[in-house]
Amino acid sequence: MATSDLDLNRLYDAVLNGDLKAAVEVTNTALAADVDPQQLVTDFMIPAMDEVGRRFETNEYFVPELLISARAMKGALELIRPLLTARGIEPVGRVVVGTVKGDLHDIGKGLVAAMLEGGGFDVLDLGVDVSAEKFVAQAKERGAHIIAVSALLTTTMVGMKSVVAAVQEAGLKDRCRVIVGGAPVTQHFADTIGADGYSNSAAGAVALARRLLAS
Ligand code: B1M
Repeated sequence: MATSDLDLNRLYDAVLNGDLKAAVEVTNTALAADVDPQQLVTDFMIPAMDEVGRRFETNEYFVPELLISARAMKGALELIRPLLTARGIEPVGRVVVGTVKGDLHDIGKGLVAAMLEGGGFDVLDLGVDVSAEKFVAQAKERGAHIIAVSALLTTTMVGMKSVVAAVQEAGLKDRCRVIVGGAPVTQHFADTIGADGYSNSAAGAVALARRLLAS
């Protein structure tokens, strides 16, 4: 099928409507037609999740709709993730990544992990609801250069400060940098809690991690 015959808006609709089967089907067809996997994520899947969030705010969607949309997005991402990670070249550093304590959102964090892997980093994904102590213990054990923390809730992003403090207390400050991101996080917030860097996107997190390693 020619790329022009593909209606990629079906991917947007599939994520928005929580249609896992359609999301997987359109993604498979698009990848077979050599559509850039990054484009599928940035131009169709993330905007669909943004619309899901908007509908949730206006009480058109409730938690079950959020869950089935997230399931559709994750189903499509499972196909895309290996392609993002396969882009890597030389391992450039070790990163421990996770979603902050109390927070169960893992889609953005998963994208950050995949992009870092694709950017040549050795990545340990600790999952969601990760305590400051766990971030530090795993970073120590792994000899990580970077701890990457994601948060999606204004109520949980404050926990990022505990990660920065735990790194300092463990005496790792010189060897291990803390970077933060996620929808509610800003550069100002990152500066306030003493994080070493902030990015608003998964691709930006890779550039940031590279800059920090070079400095
Ligand atoms: Co939740 N949720 N949710 N949710 N959810 C939001 C975040 C919300 C904004 C929706 C809304 O009201 N509009 C709102 C937060 C409001 C606030 O804090 N101000 C919200 C809420 C309220 C909640 C609950 C409290 C709902 C409830 O139970 N009443 C609850 C909390 C549970 C918990 O965590 N303890 C909850 C639950 C859930 C689900 C479990 C149902 C589901 C998550 C499923 C999953 O992840 N497996 C869910 C979803 C899907 C969303 C929305 C709709 C989509 C999130 C998402 O995956 N976006 C979300 C609304 C929204 O964000 N538009 C919402 C796509 C993803 C690719 O983007 O994660 O932002 P994002 O990641 C981006 C960047 O932020 C960046 O890179 C990514 C790609 O570019 N990035 C980093 C992320 N981490 C980074 C780290 C970095 C650098 C960049 O460096 C380390």
